[in-house]
Amino acid sequence: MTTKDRQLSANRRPFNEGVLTTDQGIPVEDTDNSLRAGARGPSLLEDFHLREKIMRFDHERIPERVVHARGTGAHGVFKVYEPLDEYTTADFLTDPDAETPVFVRFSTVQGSRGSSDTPRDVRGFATKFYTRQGNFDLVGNNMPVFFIQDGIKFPDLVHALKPEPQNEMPQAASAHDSFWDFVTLQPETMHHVIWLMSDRAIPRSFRMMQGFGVHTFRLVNGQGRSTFVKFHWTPVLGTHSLVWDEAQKIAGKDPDYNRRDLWEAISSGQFPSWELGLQLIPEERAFEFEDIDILDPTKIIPEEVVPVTPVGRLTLNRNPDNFFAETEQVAFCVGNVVPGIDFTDDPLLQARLFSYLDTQLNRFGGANFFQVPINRAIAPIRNHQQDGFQQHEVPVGRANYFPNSLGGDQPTPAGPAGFVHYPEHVDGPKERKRSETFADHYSQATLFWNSMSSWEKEHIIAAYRFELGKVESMPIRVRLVEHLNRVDHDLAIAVALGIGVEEPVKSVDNHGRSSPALSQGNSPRESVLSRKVAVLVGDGVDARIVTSMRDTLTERGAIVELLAPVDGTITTSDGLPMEVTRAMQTMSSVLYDAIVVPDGAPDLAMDGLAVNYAAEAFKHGKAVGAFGTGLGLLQRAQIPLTTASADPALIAYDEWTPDFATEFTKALAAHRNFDRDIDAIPA
Ligand code: HDE
Repeated sequence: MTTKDRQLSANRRPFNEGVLTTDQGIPVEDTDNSLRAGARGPSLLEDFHLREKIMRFDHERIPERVVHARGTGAHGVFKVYEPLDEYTTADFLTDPDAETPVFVRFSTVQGSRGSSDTPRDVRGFATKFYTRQGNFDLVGNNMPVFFIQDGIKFPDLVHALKPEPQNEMPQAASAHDSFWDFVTLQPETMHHVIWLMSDRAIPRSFRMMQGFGVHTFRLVNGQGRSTFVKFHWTPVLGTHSLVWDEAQKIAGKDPDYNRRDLWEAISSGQFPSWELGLQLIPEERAFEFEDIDILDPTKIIPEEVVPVTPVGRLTLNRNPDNFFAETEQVAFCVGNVVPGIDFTDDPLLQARLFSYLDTQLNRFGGANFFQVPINRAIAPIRNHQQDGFQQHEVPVGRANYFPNSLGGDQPTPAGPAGFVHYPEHVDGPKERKRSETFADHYSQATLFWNSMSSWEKEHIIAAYRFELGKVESMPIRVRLVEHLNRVDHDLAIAVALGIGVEEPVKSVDNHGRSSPALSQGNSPRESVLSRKVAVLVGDGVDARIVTSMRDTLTERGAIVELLAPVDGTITTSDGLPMEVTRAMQTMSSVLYDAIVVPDGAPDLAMDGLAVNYAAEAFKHGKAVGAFGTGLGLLQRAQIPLTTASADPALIAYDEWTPDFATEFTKALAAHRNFDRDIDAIPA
C-alpha cells in the first residue's frame, strides 16, 4: 500500500453497508415512496428525504473539461533506477528506494465526456506524482509536438477543432471544414497535423502508446546547474495502433474500448508499464541544433541527435474505486513542479501555467480543489491560505498571517531548501513577436514523413484523403495540398489525387533526412500479453485441440475467447458439451487482435457473420488462422489462401499440429501485417 493509498483510505465510504440514511445521518424509513397526503394524494414539501435525494441528483455534474473531457485513470507507482543528482534535486528522481505513488489519466482531446474512445485524435497522458516534496504534474500527450507555438492561439485552435458552433457537429472528429480551415491558415500546425494523420492518432490501447512532455523543461541540480530536458514515456508493450476503418467501427461496437482495455488489464493483474526516458541537453548546447529552437513545441529533437536515456519505471497497478471522485476530479496543473524541476520560456508552456489553474476554478467552483482526496499532496500542507467554498480543513490558531509572533512565526519559509526558481537572466523589450528561430514549419513534417514505413505512408495518405474528403470547401482542400507540397511532393500528389485537387507542381526538394525512432514499424513486437483472440467455434469442433490451443496462448499471456453462433454450450466431436465465452452477435472482429477458425465445424462457413469476422480481421491486417474445415470459412471470406506462404500473419494448415499455435503466437505478437493486398476483400 502506498502512502497515497493510505491517505485515500480515510475518505473511502462503502456504497453497500448498513442502514440507509440521509446526508444528515438520519435513518430513512422507505426510499421507494414519497410522502403524500393519502396514497393517491399530492406530495408534501416537508418530505426532506425526497427533497434531498432529488437535489443531490440535480447537482451530480460538474463542468466537463473544455478539452480532454473523455478520459480514464489508474493508480500506480514510479521508481527511478539510479540517483539523478547530477541533474536534479527532485527527491523522486534521486532516491531509487522511493516508490512514488502516481495517478495517471489518459484522454482524448476533442470529444465530450460521453464520446467514444477511438476517434482520430491526440491522446492525453497526464501523470500526477505524489512526491515527498509535493505534487509534480507531468501533463503530456502521446505525440511529442503540438499544433501551435504560442498559447494565445489555443482558443482559436480548439474552437476550430471542436464541433462547429451552429449545430455542434461533428462530435469528436477533426474531419470538418473549420479545423482544416484553421490549420491550413496557420502553417505551424503542419508538423503536428501529419502526426494526427498517422496511426499514432488511433492507439490500439493506452498501454501501447508513448507519452511526451512536449515542451523542453529544465532540471536543476544541487549546485544550481540547469539542464534542459524532454520527458518521454515508452510503453513496455510497444507502440501499436488500430486501422481507421476498425477504429470507426469500434466507436459503435464498444465506445469504451480503450477504457475497458486498461481496466481489464489492471484488474487481471497484467499491470501496464512505461519506462521514463530523458533527453538531456546541457544549457550550453541549447543553440547547437540546426533548424531547431528547443523552445519551439512544434519541433522534436530527434533521438538520433540526443538519445533518450532510460531513468525509471511507471507501473499502473490499481483501478480507481470511484470514477467521479478520482478520474473526473483529478486536477492537473502544469504549474505543479517540485524543487529540481523548472520551466522554460516556451510560450506554449507559459500560457499553460495560467490555464490549468484557471480551468480547475471553473470545474470546482472554488480554490479548495487541492483538498479533494485525489488531488491532495502526501507532503504536509502548511500555509496561511484559508476559507473559500468547500473548506474541508479546520485551521486551528489565531495567527493566520506572516510574520507573526502569536504563532511562533510559523510556518516559516524554507529559504534555499524550498523551491528556488532558476535565476535565468532575462532582458528584452516588451513586444508581441514570434522568434525568427520558430519560422520553419515544414522540415520536421518532412522528417516525420521520410521516417515512415511504406504501410505507415499509405495510412497517412488515406487519412488525409478521408479528412479532406469531408471538407466541403474546395479552397481549403487546395490550400492543404499546397502545404503538403512543401512537406513532400509525392505526398501532395497522392493526397490531391484522392480529393479532387489538381496535382501541384514541385516547389521544394525533400531534405531526405529521417529518424528511425519515429516509425511504429520499429516498435517491439515480441509479446502476446493481453492480446485478444477470438476462436470461432460451432458444433463438431475437437475439444482437445481447441483446449490445447487455448492453453498455449493463455500460458503466454493472451486472452482467448470462444465465440459461437449462440451463447451457452456447443457439442464437440466427442458429443460432449463445451462452454463458449459468448455469442458472436454480441461482439465483432474489431474487438479482437486475431481470429482462429478450427477444424470440425464446417457449417460455420455458411454463417455470414462468422465469415465477416474472418474477412474483416484479414482486411485489418490481423493474424488469421485456420486448420481443417476452418479453411472453408476463409475461402468464403475470399481470403487468398495461396498467399499464406508469403503472409506471416495468415496461418493456414490442412490439419492441427502444435506448430500452428507456435506460428500463430508469433503472428499475434507482431501486431499486424500491413503489407497485405487487401483491396479486393469485401469488408
Ligand atoms: Fe492542455 N488543457 N492546454 N495541453 N491538456 C487541459 O486543463 C491548455 C496542451 C493536456 O487528464 C485543460 O484540467 C492550453 C499541450 C492534457 O485532466 C485546459 C494549452 C499538452 C490534459 C488546458 C494546452 C496538453 C489537458 C482542460 C496551450 C501536451 C488533460 C481541463 C497553451 C503537452 C488533463 C484541464 C487531465 C487539459 C489548456 C496545450 C495536454 C483547458 C491553454 C501542449 C493531457 O486547462
